[in-house]
Amino acid sequence: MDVGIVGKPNVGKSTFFNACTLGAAEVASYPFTTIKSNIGVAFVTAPCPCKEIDTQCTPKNSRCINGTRLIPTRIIDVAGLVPEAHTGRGLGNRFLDDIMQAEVLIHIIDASGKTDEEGRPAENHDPLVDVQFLEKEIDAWFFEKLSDKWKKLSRRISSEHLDLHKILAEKFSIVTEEEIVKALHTTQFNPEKPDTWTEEQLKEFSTELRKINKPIVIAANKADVAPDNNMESLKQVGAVPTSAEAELALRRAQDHGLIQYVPGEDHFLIEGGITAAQKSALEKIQHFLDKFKSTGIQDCLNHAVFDILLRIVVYPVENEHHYSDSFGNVLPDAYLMRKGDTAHDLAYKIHTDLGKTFIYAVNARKRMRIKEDYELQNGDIIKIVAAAK
Ligand SMILES: Nc1nc2c(ncn2[C@@H]2O[C@H](COP(=O)(O)OP(=O)(O)OP(=O)(O)O)[C@@H](O)[C@H]2O)c(=O)[nH]1
Ligand SMILES: [Mg+2]
Repeated sequence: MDVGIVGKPNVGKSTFFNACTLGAAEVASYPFTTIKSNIGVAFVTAPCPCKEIDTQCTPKNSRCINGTRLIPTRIIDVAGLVPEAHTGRGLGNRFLDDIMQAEVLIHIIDASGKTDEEGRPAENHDPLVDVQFLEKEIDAWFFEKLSDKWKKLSRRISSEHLDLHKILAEKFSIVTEEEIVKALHTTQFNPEKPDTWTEEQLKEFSTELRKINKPIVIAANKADVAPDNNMESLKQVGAVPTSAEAELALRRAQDHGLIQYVPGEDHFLIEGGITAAQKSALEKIQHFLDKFKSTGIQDCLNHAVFDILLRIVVYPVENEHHYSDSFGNVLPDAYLMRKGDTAHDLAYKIHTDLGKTFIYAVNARKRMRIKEDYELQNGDIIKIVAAAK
């Protein structure tokens, strides 16, 4: 599962990406610093069961800081998109292709209003304009992909009575049949006679498909220097206030042993040994945290993965009494599963063989046997029992 970071140039995408990954994507104040997309590992956070069951965990596929489990997810930093990118403007289509592998997009907006629609220095630019431009751009790109050879294809579907969702999913590999069925359901266009759809209807259909296939979370970035009225209007469209720069500073300070900080929290502990300049910078950040309750970066990631993509966290174990694997690691793994997934799905996710030889599972917290169709709940600790091979 990938999270794509998108937006016009100079809004703070690489800063956001670096803050999440502590990676080395370049950061600079001129457009197109990033000329190829960067892929890194970011973390979503959830309360680790180690606190509740009062044990010391030894994570393997994830991390735990003071009872907060950090679960890895892939994140892509994409170069800035400018209006008309779908026609090849700016760095163009290549980047639209790049973000297509993402399951959810975080659209970074410069809430300060100090960059124009192409990322150049400006005054009082309305950030709401940027919200719309990106959606339009991706919608146009979807429309282009769909409308390519549409006439011939739609005639064939109508005359040969073919399944529109099957044919379209084959043609447009990033969308699934299920997503197409959903978009057909919302638009109520006749799937048997697509050759009768007007261009407007095809546009409406591709927009609907985009919303399902590429949901967007909006980050009102540079909240630390943004005027209140911009923040207000962005909040109205559901944006999460963020300061990527503050998060990056905190992660770096943490990396250098200057502070103790758990991503997503509204405070940090100074470990000592800091200079007067560092102290003053940290004070400014604390002031921001007091006002906004967090830097917003973790909220964005968690919102995208848990609320939009409907993922849950499940902890598979081999020993349900010690919550451990066979080597004694306690709560070693945290898996992101889909809401609605079953115990059997978890077995398959751990290993295909485990899925095939599945007999039953155990809800380790309740010490209860569960069947293959048991629907996993967020935070479950599960042991899979399989037939010996
Ligand atoms: N005040 C403030 N400045 C920020 C914040 N995030 C990023 N910046 C600054 O904005 C400028 C652009 O940041 P980048 O992360 O390089 O932006 P980008 O969107 O990746 O830019 P391109 O790669 O050119 O598209 C840099 O000077 C950052 O320091 C923030 O939260 N607050
Ligand atoms: Mg960049």
